[in-house]
Amino acid sequence: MHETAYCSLKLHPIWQEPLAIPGGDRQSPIDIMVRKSVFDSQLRPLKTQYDPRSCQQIWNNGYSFLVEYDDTNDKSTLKGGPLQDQFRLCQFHFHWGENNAWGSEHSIDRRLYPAELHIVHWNSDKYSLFEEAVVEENGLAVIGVFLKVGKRHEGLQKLVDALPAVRHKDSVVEFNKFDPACLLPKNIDDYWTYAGSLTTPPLTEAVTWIIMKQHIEVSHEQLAVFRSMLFTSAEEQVQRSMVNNFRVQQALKGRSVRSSFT
Ligand code: SG5
Ligand code: ZN
Repeated sequence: MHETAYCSLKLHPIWQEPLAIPGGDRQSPIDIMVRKSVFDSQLRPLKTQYDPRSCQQIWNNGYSFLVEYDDTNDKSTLKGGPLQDQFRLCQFHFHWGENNAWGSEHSIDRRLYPAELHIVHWNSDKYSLFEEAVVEENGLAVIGVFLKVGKRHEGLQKLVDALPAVRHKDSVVEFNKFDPACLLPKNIDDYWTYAGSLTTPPLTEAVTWIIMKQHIEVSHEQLAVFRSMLFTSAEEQVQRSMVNNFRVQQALKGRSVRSSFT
């Protein structure tokens, strides 16, 4: 099920404003139509090389919670796949729904997942700061992984255990030695890729999206902890649960989605 109008009504008010900005020709997220995606034999395997020691903190920014990495050097990097350059890990975060029928930003043949992980990297071959890369067409690379409800995910649990400390907007907690590779599916060689944008402000058309074909499984209890997070700060009178923090889907506008597999 995917009903954009319905879902957009549930968005956090802060998301409404940027949705009114007329987008360009490569906005995200999109629906990936499997039979219209084009196999590209040139697409290489992805090479992630993450150093868990570059993990620094978790921050509730009022949209999602971000697990942030020290990106002052090339300790944690992504290359290969559709990428020509080396990209540096800066953060990962999730988008999720109030129930299991929706929550992901991308969909596969219109099928939504309850949540989607985004691992964000910037092009450190061409730029020297995230802020520079974010306005460039080849500035960012984001890995997307769908989450499905099933078995408890052992790697995710360390993060889930830390979340109550950052329940409110603007809270930050130190978080160390976390390897985001533990959140990737077993087979990272099969993915779709397309040229898109950030799905939150500033919505810049800077992103090479790499969407994993395989999903990962997390337990209902783990997702319940995501849903117990808050959009609101400790000072606000009325607390609002952090759920449905996804952007509505955008038009493909002639873009092609390539696949690394047949
Ligand atoms: C950018 O896009 C934003 C993140 C945002 C992701 O990385 O960063 C900036 O614009 C900093 C200049 O926002 C922040 O870090 C807050 C300043 O992440 C979120 O807001 C969490 C959802 C969104 O990237 S995405 O396209 O992969 N969803
Ligand atoms: Zn995201």
